[in-house]
Amino acid sequence: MTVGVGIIGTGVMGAEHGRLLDREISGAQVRAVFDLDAGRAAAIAASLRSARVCDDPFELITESTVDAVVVASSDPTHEQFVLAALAAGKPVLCEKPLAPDVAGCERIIAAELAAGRQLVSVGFMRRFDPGYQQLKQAVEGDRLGLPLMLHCTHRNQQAPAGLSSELLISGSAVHELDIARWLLGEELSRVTVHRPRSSRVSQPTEDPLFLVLESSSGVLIDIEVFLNSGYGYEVRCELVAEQGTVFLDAPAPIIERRAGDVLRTVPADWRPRFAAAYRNELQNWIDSIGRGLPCEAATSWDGYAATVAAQAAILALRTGDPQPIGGMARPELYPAPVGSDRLTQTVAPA
Ligand code: ISE
Repeated sequence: MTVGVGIIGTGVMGAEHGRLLDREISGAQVRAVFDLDAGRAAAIAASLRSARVCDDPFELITESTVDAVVVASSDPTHEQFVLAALAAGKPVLCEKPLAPDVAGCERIIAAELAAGRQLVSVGFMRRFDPGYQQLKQAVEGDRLGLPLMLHCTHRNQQAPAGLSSELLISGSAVHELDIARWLLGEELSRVTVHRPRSSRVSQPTEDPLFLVLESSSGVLIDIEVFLNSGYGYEVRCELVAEQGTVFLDAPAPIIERRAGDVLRTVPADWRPRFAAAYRNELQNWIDSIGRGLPCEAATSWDGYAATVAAQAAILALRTGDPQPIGGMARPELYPAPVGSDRLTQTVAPA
């Protein structure tokens, strides 16, 4: 079956999903696109082989040629479109965050529970990155022992002007909040946010920020998030365990030696860095719809958990105090984070 896809939002990510679905993903056809900016939607539709512009996002969702929906519109609009896709009984891949506020995520979960089946996937694409997948395999294997600490670095080249400090957490560090849960196979329990001196390029935005979290078994996670790093887009991650560490580097770097320098290229944004991840995520999503294969993407429970942690971190930023990361009990519809009992043993002091 060819899966007909409708895309809501044709900004950077909507356009990228459209290009990938059209050119690199098998079993899919983009049939309709919507954007508040009709000119932008028309330009993207023209670049795709079989898409037409739809001028109402809710009509796009119910349109008979659209089997599944990608939501890549602005963060506050995600909830209404995901709820409409659920009401239409159609699978939906929603860019992160699922919803910026916890209540919005709860309404999505309630609607999905009422539908009685999982239809919502959240675009935490790093789960499909070959590097992160190898990191997870290493963590789950026997050779490293129990995980103790996770050091994360997340740098963008340049932040959009006027970006709020909260968005450093809900738009960027939220990826690490998800990947930490996924890698460790457990929930996060507490967060503190430190504010180093802000870069003069970023002021008045507080940038960089430094988050320190604890997992429920006692692993310590630190996240540097720096959106005006100036030099490029870079994501690093090192897991420190009892018997060694495992470090995630940039994939397949080209290293140039010239005129007394050793130069390694850094991409300008996340699309080249996570190209394989976006492709694998979309292919898996399409295969789960068209061929009935298991969908490995983050669920709305994962989207909810990431937003709960992000909101706790935003409160920690504002108050300067550590904040607990709570939330409701996981409904049975959603699988528990995958780890092993061995990984999540509490590390008792000697
Ligand atoms: C951006 O919105 C993304 O989603 C990227 O994956 C992330 O790394 C970046 O920091 C965000 O600004």
